[in-house]
Amino acid sequence: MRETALERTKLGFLALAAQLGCTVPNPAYRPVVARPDAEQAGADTAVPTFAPDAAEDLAVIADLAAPVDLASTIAPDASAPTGLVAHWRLDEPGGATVLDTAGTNPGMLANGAARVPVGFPSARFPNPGAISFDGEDDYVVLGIRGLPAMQAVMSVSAWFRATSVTTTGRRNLVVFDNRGAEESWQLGLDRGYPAVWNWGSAPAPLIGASRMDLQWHNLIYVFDGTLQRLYLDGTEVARFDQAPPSAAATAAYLGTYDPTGDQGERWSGVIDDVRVYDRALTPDEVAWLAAGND
Ligand SMILES: [Ca+2]
Ligand SMILES: [Ca+2]
Repeated sequence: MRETALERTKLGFLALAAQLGCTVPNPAYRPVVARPDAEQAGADTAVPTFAPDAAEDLAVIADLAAPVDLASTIAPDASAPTGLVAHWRLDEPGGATVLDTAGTNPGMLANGAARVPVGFPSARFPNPGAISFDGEDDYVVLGIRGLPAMQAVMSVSAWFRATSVTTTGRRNLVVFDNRGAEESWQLGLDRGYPAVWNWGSAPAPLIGASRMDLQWHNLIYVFDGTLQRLYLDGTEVARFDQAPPSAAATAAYLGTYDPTGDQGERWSGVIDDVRVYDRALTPDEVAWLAAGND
């Protein structure tokens, strides 16, 4: 009965308000916002009560669109492999010398090997440079003091981008050479496939199954004393269960195995961030380096 009386009072109040020309808000009304048909229906049903929330949403979207500094999201040197004995970052702004920031083996640009002002793009560290090779006669000669012998336990990492990939012949990225002993350790492309080979070895003892494209990639060679392994972009693509040659390097190069006589096997493209370790990197360390860490 109380409800009926209340309803009567309410209806009477509404009728009076209508006679007086008043607009009475319905306390049960909850505007449905952001409905396209509400906007078409009329301004009074399209009250933009959602505006403050929308502004916050836009701010969040703007944050997501901002550049992400990957380096700051990773603990510095969280898993940096030990045993680095040479590191040619190839970042110098000019001059013919390339520095070894880990050891004592600077190198020298030759025959027009040229600096490019940007290194491999997935680096999670400042990487302002790399070296471009013309595929004709360009090379870099590296110091060899303290480098591991070819048969020693070691790991070698290099980043590269080819400007052309041939289906014949070989292209040298990183080479340890001993001409007197007629021995070599050579990392590069064999008929377009990532590979490691030695003086006179055919076929290459380590060779991947897929031809390379013209993008940036990372190759890491690991010899643990028993197995030789080759990793492409952090994934093992070849292994060989025999030891490499036993000679020590009497020369080391980027882009060639013989500055005087190997035209046709010069690197054509860009090389960056070459590292030598005097120990066998673990698969986790390989993946860490291939992810662009320093
Ligand atoms: Ca670099
Ligand atoms: Ca040249």
